[in-house]
Amino acid sequence: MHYGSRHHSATISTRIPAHGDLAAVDTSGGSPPLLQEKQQGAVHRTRQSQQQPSLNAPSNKNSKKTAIAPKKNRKNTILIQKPFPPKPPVRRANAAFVMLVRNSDGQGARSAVRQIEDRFNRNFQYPYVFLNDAPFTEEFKALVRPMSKANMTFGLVPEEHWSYPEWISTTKAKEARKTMAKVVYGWSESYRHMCRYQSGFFFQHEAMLPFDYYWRIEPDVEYSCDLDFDPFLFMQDNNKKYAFTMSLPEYTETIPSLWNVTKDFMDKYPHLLAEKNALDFISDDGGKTYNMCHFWSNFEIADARWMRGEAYQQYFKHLDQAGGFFYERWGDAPVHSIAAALLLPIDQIHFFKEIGYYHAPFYNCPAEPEFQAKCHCDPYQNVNRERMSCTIKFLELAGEKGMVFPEEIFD
Ligand SMILES: Nc1nc2c(ncn2[C@@H]2O[C@H](COP(=O)(O)OP(=O)(O)OP(=O)(O)O)[C@@H](O)[C@H]2O)c(=O)[nH]1
Ligand SMILES: [Mg+2]
Repeated sequence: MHYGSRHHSATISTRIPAHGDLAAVDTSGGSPPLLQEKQQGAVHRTRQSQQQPSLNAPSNKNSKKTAIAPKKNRKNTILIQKPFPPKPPVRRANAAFVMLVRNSDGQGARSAVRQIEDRFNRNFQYPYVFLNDAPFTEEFKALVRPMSKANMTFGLVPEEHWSYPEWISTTKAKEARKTMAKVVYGWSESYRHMCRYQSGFFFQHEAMLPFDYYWRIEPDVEYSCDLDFDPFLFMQDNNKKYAFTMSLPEYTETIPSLWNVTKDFMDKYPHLLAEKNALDFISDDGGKTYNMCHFWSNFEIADARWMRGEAYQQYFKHLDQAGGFFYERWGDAPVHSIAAALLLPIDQIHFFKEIGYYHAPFYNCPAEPEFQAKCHCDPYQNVNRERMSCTIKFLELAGEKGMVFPEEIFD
């Protein structure tokens, strides 16, 4: 399901250009700018690259004039040289994008990467790690590689991270899939391996080990706001360990025993719980029951060192032993969220309201005019402002400024 319009020519003319990019402004009422850029770009790119003064060359008045002066072409279209792109940032975090993906999702993967590049990463060049339980095909790699100049690694998930642990009864697991046939993905064996992998292993993959922070992306997601800051550095500089863009309630049928198993963990390992944690985000009765609130983990920026650390690892092992990844259908979203809420102080969890994001069927879309100016999403369709979302509750508990509603600005 998709609500908003995908067509937004404004992005084309306002984006920061790649080196030597041209913007075409149509004065003849002819074809739209994008088309002109396509039709005429090749010719003018060549001409421009011949005339463009070198960044190192001594500047004089004339050469400057040549670089910015509008040029007329034969079709009466004025071509304007856009300013040079910003210099690569001086500081970067030790971080990577990560996408778990099947070979059959190459088109969705390239679309997500293209948007990450357009909105953020072309100015930063953070690397990508693609992970798959089957070897990546050359076709998949050929689809995503051209989307970014950043380094890309294509990793194979080790079998021991995508199979049944010895203490799990495969017969009981099969039975569970049958009885849960009507629950979302309740019938699926691979979905369960995926959720367990995303809960406990992807950040331990050898391709991920060099990195401190990761930003999870999925095929077919959309990014609708230009980001002129570095969210990884934001995490690092503000000592944040887990960040989200949407929060929602989980389907109760998928996690009947998750909270009881979590309570066992809390009794057994009280020293691993954080002071000033976010228990009240996930429980409305002081921990007796789980209120199903979770961060939607298809978007995540997090500190992988926290997840590799003792507290998170102990929690994951405790859950894994209980078998709910296979006997029920525990998702990585409630697992990550409960872990973050209990094992981190609430001030290490962050809501990135300015990251416009879409994963079917929900959006995050900021209403603040300063953010909207960089977005093409509809702030009325921001799921975080809906009653079912838990984000307003999170902001209240975290003592952060409330969300701006579009009615306050546009109505
Ligand atoms: N390699 C591989 N990746 C998978 C598999 N199943 C899911 N994934 C990936 O795991 C992530 C989550 O899977 P999704 O199917 O999107 O799960 P979801 O977001 O809960 O469900 P949707 O609403 O259908 O998107 C995505 O990045 C998928 O590409 C699988 O069997 N193999
Ligand atoms: Mg998904």
